[in-house]
Amino acid sequence: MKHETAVMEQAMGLRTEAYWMPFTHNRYLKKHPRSRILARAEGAYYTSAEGQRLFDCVSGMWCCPLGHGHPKIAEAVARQVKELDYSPAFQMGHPKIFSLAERIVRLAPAGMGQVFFANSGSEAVDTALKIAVAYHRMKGDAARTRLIGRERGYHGVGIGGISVGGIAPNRKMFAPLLLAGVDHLPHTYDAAEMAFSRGQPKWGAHLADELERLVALHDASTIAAVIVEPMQGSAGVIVPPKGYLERLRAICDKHGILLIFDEVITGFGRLGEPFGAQRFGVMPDMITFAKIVTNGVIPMGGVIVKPAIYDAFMTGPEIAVELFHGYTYSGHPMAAAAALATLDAIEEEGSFAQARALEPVLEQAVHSLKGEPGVADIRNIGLTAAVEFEPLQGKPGLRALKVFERGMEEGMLYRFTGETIAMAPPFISTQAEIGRMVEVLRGAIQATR
Ligand code: PXG
Repeated sequence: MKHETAVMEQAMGLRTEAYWMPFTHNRYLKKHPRSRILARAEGAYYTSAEGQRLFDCVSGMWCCPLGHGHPKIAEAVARQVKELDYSPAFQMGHPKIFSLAERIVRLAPAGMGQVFFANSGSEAVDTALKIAVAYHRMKGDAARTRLIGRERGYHGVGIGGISVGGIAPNRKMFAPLLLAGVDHLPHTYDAAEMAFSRGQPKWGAHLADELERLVALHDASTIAAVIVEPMQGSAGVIVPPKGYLERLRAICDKHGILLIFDEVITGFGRLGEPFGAQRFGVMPDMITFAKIVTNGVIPMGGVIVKPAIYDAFMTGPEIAVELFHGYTYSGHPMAAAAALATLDAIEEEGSFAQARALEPVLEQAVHSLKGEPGVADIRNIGLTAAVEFEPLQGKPGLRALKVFERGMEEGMLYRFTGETIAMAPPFISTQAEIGRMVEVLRGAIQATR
């Protein structure tokens, strides 16, 4: 038995050899399990296998903002498993998925028409890219195949998603698999111009004009779609500069290019509005979503499209399948039940208003960390924030890991990646919990050198 697995087996009686953990330093975690095996969750708190209580600073992985063990969602799921546990997704339907699509369209910015369901953000993104290319073909524009993503963008881990994505480690290992005919806009982050901005930075709208350069390079007639996260979550809460998304929209319109907002993180309230599209007042042609739609309880993702996109496929003989795409679990009844209960709860509890009310509380608190040792930047928008550190000399990534571990000892479950600590607390958090989340972070930063 390897040393690292032996440590965890002794500490918690868990055999760890067989589980290959995703996006995880497997050897380190299995050697240093600390509080990283979670046993229970309730409301805004996890409890680890050793009994440590942890405030859920990132709402699971950005997906559980209504809190864990939500009675309404739990009941809906329990009822559904007895009523209709599975229903074939192709050439069949069930009532809840039709109602859910209606509900989602109603929440979406005016002008959206249909929803195509998948089971994750990655599937949602690959679905949207396929729809974009197929849409142009249906319109007789088969040369429009090129896709444009953005540096530092995260669009999941499907082949399409990593191709338009812009995070190097997610791409370099798989380079031969990346789609041809993909280009990237520059990311919008510039520390010199925008460090410690609150909300949207003032500088950077002009970076959208880079799209004009790509159009000049490839010609508009070859470009199908541009995909961006309205707010880049995984890259560490990179907030769009004022005017940037508006300009992207205008350039896409000018050249007949579809604009896709990947709202897997920003969808269903993280920015205090149903979607980032409403928060920023910019209307895309498609919106991808996942995560919060079921409060993280059952996997679900999807793509919301404008009616013009749907209509473009509704041609040909009526008995013919219009789009050769879908998953065994598209529109799964369990996910539909969880999603309907989540949307009910969002309405009844005023979740978007909760997020809006907490935004200034989080902003105030987190920006008070300016000046703490090694803090290079602080960013925030909606109910989300990130603190970026200067790397410890010669040890990239170690500072955020240490801060994360220290936070755990003090009862906080932050998210760490690279040199950043991210926070996206539950909408049900109290002001005191937000304050404590940031004060514990301060202590952890001060203790880490
Ligand atoms: N698009 C965006 C914008 C995302 O943030 C995905 C697609 C992929 O979703 P799935 O469901 O396939 O994982 C995501 C996922 C983090 C973190 O803390 C972010 C995500 C997932 C896990 C962790 O940065 N985003």
